[in-house]
Amino acid sequence: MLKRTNNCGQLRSNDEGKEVVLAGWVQSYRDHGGLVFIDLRDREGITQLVFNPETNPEAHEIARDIRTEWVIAARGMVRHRTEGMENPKMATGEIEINVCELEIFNKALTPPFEITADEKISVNEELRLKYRYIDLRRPRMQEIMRVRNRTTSIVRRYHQEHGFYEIETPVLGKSTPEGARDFLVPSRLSAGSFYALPQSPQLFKQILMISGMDRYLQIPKCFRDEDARADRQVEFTQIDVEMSFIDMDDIIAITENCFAQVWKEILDVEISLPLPRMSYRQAVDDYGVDRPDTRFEMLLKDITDIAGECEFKVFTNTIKSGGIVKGLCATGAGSYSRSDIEKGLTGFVADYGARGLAWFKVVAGEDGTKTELASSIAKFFSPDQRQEIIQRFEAAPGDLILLVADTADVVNKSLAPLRCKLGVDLGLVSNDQYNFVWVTDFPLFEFNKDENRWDSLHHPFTAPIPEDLDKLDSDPAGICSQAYDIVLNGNEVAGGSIRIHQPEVQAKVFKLLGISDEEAETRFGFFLEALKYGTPPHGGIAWGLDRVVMLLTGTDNIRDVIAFPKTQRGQCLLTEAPTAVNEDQLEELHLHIRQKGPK
Ligand code: AMO
Repeated sequence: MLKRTNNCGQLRSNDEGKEVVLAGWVQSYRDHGGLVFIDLRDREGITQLVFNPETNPEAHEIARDIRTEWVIAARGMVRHRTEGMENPKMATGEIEINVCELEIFNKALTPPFEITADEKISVNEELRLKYRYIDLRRPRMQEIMRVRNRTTSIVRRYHQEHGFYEIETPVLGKSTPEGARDFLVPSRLSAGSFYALPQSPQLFKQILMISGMDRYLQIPKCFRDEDARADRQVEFTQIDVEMSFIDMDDIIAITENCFAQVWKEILDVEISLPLPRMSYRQAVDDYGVDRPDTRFEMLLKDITDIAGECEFKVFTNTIKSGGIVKGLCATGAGSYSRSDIEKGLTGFVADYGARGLAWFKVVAGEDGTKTELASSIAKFFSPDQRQEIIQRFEAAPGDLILLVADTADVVNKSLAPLRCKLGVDLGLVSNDQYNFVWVTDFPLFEFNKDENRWDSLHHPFTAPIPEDLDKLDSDPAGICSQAYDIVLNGNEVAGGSIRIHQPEVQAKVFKLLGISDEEAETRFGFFLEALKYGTPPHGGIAWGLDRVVMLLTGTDNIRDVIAFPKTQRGQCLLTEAPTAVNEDQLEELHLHIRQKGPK
């Protein structure tokens, strides 16, 4: 067997005269009657092979039959291409290999789609996922896997240098409360009992702190049975970190330095540290969401005070029933047509629950000096009110003010994506800009009206700030947590918190979450007990590795950064998992299927 000496992306003109063996897949072939040219591809690039019937008739004869994606090796001499035949677009474009020996390792069926160097591929994604091994041969996918590998190796090295131990935690475990549905695995040996796949290693990493491991790192798989989205998979990977005897600033420092190192080494982008911080309140007020895209301004403004005094019933009625009126000023969007606004934008916010989108165009006043608001609802506002609105939004002629009146929740949930959409549509965001921000000072709880109880904003092990400990009894809504999320260009890329390390505080929090003593004992008894055996103050964070790689490689599809991802319906199109299993297996697992099909 010909033994490879070099890869297909490596050779340059100063290698001229070297004898090499390259191995890989046939990207393309051209038979010019006389010479045969083959572009050979491996993970590192493409090199042109030349077969000459005069000098090497045997290799030339075999080469004539070769087709795309066959796997071959070729021995030959590196030589400079004939003048004028160089290809400046290829890294190896100055040279070619004059082949004297050829070995075919394997033929290949005609691939279901072409493997091109293009970043975008027009092939439908289902076909790509079914033939993932072909898809992964594309240079773009190989580049993404390279970035993913570099990211994990930088992160591992960094944490090793900072005294972290890499420790694995079980995959077959007990349900952990990260808020999603669990994937369950039936036990053969304990009839009727189930393991849960970890939604994250949260409790184990805390127990490792109780065990005195001091600093923990793991790059674990996490499983959450929730609807997949563009940035969400049912099975995804975290970079999971926990530390003892630290406070929030220590974790923030360790994390942001690591992010900066990844960005420097992979993108050669200098991230200026320390990263800015923003309170949860400010994020929601100004951006409508706790993961603000700070690459552009266009901040949301609340005009409930002005709207409450106007004659526009939609606004006044909403405010009377406890709602708010908030909006944004889209700079330069005054040229949008009525249909752009009423179909395009109103339709867009409707998907987020907004029942309408009121708008004003900002125009120069009739006397040419005073700025005015123009729209069918302008008449419901007094001239003073209109000026106040202009001032609040710092609006100028040519702008478009867009307003939503509803409950605070609907207003923020619809304006936040509208702001991001306009940021893209108006060309305000650049993909080469990396705006990191820490969001801090989250409330510990939010009230769940449907269930009439408090829910954790992060998870139940998040500590309140020490000053707010007394509020556990008196004012749960007013408690500020020691949680922090790191947000990049509007994406939550990591989140964590300082943990509760006192058993009595943990018990109180469970109570507020509506978890009875009995339930706490069944679900987390082992953990509550562990807390009582000498728990250090500790805290940690988990990065969403897949999201980080998405941002590093500029893709908006999480499936692009996972070698073997699942579809929206949680299926692996390559292996066709999940599949039915036979009766014997079910029997062994003490299971009986009552009905088929999704619930
Ligand atoms: P959290 O649930 O915020 O925290 O997860 C941490 C990070 O993981 C990413 N992430 C996801 N990525 C892809 N698909 C998903 N379904 C998905 N869900 C979350 C996000 C998120 O910021 N145990 C805590 C961490 C801690 O407190 O230390 C936890 O899991 O980028």
